Amino acid sequence: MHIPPTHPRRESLIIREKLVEGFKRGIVVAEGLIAHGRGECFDYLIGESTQEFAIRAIEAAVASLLLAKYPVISVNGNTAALVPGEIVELAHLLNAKIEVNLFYRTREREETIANWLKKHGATEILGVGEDASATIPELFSERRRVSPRGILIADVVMVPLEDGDRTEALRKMNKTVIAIDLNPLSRTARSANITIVDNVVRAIPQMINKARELKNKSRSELEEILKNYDNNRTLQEALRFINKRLMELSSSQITLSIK
Ligand code: PTJ
Repeated sequence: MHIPPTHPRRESLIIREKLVEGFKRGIVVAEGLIAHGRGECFDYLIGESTQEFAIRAIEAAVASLLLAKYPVISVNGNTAALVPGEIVELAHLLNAKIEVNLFYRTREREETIANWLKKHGATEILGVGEDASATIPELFSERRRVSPRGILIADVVMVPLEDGDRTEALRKMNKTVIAIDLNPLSRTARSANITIVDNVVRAIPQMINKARELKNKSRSELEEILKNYDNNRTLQEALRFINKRLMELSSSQITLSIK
């Protein structure tokens, strides 16, 4: 679909088109389109830009991934459709593995997503077919199946756009979990160690920039960043930001002047 450069909602429409294209390619599930709608609503509330609370979480997330012995980026359908090249670039910078992990898992989708990521420069994708032979305990969704070379042995796992249960299960396995979720009230957001309340399409490119910047820092400097980070504060600030923004909007001129 052609989206005019002057369209006031151009960015948002481009993201939708990427998801619809991903849906047609078999990367995104129909439920993923619904999940995106929920995300869009929260994106509206945070002003469709990366806020201070997300910038601090991005810094902590990158520090944690750089300090990790075995970092893994878990990829689902929506993430693969929206930021495939960026995920590959970030994984490369962080020396992290990429693992496909799907809620609505089929062999065909696993392979379609892996091939899509390879088309965008990935050399190795874990979690496809027999490689997903290990199991996360206490998890009953298809997400429980993981790679013994990836999520099973990872110390830090990043889960962009996730559904709640797995974050809790990974935490119980003593892993550090980094979530990217526009909804600061979701179970994932509230159970992760570090929650980036931002859109993946903005958060991942910012993580790439941050990784380039922090790559040359010493371990003790990275540890200092983590020591000063408080995820509860991040989530409180996200909610306060939304609250303040709505209070300001609700006491200002809200109608558009049409000439
Ligand atoms: O590809 P699969 O089979 O693994 O399925 C993926 C979906 C997304 C369908 C599955 O994980 C799911 O049902 O997720 P939920 O429970 O709907 O949660 C998705 C969360 O991501 C919600 O809290 C949304 O607000 C949030 N979200 C949606 N779009 C974005 C987002 N967060 C960041 N960036 C987005 N673009």
